[in-house]
Amino acid sequence: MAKPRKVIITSAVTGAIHTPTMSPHLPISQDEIADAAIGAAEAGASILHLHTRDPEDGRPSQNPEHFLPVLEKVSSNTDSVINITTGGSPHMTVEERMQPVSTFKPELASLNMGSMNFGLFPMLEKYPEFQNVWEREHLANSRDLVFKNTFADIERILEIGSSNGTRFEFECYDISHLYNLAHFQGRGLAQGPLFVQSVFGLLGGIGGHPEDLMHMRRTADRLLDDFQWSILGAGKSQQPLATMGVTMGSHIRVGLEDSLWIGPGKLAESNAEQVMKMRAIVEELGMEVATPAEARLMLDLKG
Ligand code: KMH
Ligand code: ZN
Repeated sequence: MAKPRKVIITSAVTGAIHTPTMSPHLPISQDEIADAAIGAAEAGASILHLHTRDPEDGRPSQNPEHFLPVLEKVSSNTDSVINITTGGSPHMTVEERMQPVSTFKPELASLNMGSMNFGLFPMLEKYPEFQNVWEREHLANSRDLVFKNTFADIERILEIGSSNGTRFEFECYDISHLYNLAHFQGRGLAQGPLFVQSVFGLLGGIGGHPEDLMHMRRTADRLLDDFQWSILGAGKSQQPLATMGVTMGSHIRVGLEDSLWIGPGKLAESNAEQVMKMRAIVEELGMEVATPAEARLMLDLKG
């Protein structure tokens, strides 16, 4: 009998896009972020995509001192793959964004495959008041925000990875990002198995329509060699696109970084809740969630 296919679930537990006013369930302090990650791991996430925040006001932070307690607590309570962001917040410099990966040399890190507009300002309409001034500025200033990921930036982060044994979650927000990744694979700077995270539904990137997903998939198949494909749908596209993706052979990413919701108009109360919902769908479809050991094998991680 054929063995069930294994699906890697990544949980992205807090990110740098959503702000404290948007959900009381968004993890902010180091303990909250670590506990949320541990809960997601217990629910079936084998990869934990981590950002941190300044516990004073919930502002995104790439300060290694804010990462350290999170990493210590998560790694002593789970055997999950730790994936540290190099995206940080689109408001930060690339220098600032790279600090934690240079310091902690994780087995996996995100790598954003092109520069783009990052339009957060439509969210302003939903929130008449904010707990902190920075939250309004973070959204409003995105009208004039470029998330900078030049070829030189990408090359530098690839070099840091290759000197530390860190492999990458290649975040591709548009078709051109797949071409950029193919360029680096062609030059031998990005090596298989590539972990391709296709990102849908952010203003500035490709949309969240099923046709967008089909086009990403066809383009990735045409351009890339030796890759594992994963789907990240932002906001309301999270669960529908993840479900569509798994039926087409993808892995999936969920988490409050990407969507605050568990259903229409209903806030997710935890990262674990989103993992459990997607895990149930995966299992109903006759597949199994990958363990951390299986994810390491599929992605050729150093462990
Ligand atoms: N917030 C996600 C859409 C990163 O951390 O490198 C993109 C992200 C970027 O995860
Ligand atoms: Zn992230």
